[in-house]
Amino acid sequence: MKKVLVARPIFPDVIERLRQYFEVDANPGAPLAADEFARRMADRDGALLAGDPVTAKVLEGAPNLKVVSNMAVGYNNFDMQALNAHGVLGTNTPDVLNESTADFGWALMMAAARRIAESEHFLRAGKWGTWSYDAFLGTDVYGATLGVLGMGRIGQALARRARGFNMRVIYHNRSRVAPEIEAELNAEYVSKADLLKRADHLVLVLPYTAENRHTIGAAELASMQPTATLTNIARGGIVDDAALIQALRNKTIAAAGLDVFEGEPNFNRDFLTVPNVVLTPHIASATESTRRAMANLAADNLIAALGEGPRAGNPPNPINPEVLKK
Ligand code: 8YV
Repeated sequence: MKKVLVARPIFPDVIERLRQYFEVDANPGAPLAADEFARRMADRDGALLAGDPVTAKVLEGAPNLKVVSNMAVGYNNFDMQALNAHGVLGTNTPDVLNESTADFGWALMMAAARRIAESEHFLRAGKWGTWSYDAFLGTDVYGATLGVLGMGRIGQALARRARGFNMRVIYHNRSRVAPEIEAELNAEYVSKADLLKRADHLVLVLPYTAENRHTIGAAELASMQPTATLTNIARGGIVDDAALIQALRNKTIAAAGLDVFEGEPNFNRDFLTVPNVVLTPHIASATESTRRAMANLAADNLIAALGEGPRAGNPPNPINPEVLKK
């Protein structure tokens, strides 16, 4: 039997599915520290992970490894160059999380714009004395301009929601999306500079790469409207968190909604003293049915890539399919 590591606790029935095909080492607890992870990968043929860093060092120490299956759509935890060099396949879990993640992005944007978390904290703290015409004034979402940075599948799902809110949709992306998609979404392609300037509500949904680290920093925040909100459901590190904290304190922008942080779960603690930001612990895809779908898809990828199951040799979501041909 081939050997696999399941690096994070996942649904027990999905682990049982894997046990039908493999000898499984399932980590039931906290994320494995880098050394422990490398040690437990050493004799494995495959692994199911969720964001665990797969580095050149890990790959060098795991000569039998054929596949690393990420239970996530984003795979910035994979060193793709090293994966290719070692002929190891990477897989991810796209599509099944689009709608749940877009729902959550929408909720964060709404919460930031309408100051829901901030006003709830006020109520819980027993500070609600009287009605006041100017208490917790926010920014309208209905009829406003939605700015989407990264018009992939989740960005498109967000843009579809904007129709019900009678919003103008502008976007920026590495490349323009197909004209029929632009037409369907009624979305206008603009430069990044125009996106920042014109968006009432800017949502980040782009994949994290070395090139876009801190692509939203002090200068970008300064170019936004003082009434604007920023929502990040993409990856920590795309935003310069220290610069954002400054911008929120100075009211350079009105508010932010953040599900992801640079260095998470060890995020910049200064956020805790900033009232106009809604903070959530990387849960945009966290619904029962979506997380189940992601876990099962990650298992499908692992099973197929290791030559088992109904799709043996043909995993549904290869990131670097070139290695399959070798
Ligand atoms: C994952 C995510 O839950 O899919 C992604 O890229 O950010 C989340 O849905 C998280 O990355 C853990 O793997």
